[in-house]
Amino acid sequence: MISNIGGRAETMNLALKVLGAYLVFLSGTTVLQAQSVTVGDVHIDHPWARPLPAISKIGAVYMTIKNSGVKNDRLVSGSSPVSERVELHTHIHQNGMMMMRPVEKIEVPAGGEAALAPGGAHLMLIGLNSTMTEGTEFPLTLRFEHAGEIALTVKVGQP
Ligand SMILES: [Cu+2]
Repeated sequence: MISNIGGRAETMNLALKVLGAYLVFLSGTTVLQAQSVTVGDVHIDHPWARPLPAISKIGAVYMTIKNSGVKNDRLVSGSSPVSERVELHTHIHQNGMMMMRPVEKIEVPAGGEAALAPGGAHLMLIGLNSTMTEGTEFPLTLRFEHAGEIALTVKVGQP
């Protein structure tokens, strides 16, 4: 009985150690890496947002997402403290007009990349509660199907 409890305590201890290492890993990758972030096979270059006047309630974020792995990955969601929610958008041409449309995921092919750029796929900040002032930065967390969560710092200003 006693050895049983000891074994369980040891398991707990190991679990805490793993959690600790994970947190150190997380903080190491999230702290103000404004220009690029790599987590596993996914590498994110140059996340930036368009500067906007204070009255704007929506904003757009762009970046290049590279996948050096052998498995296709998908960006499935995002969140940021600067907006109520983050949507994944694409641009489509309809009746001669450019329109934005929410999508459920953005493909990041194995050995390839997804370019989130003006006129194409982008992240939409809906319900902005912060002004997109040129030169400032804000945090954004992305969630990928395989790479998991990636936290980045987005710079406001043209790339
Ligand atoms: Cu949009």
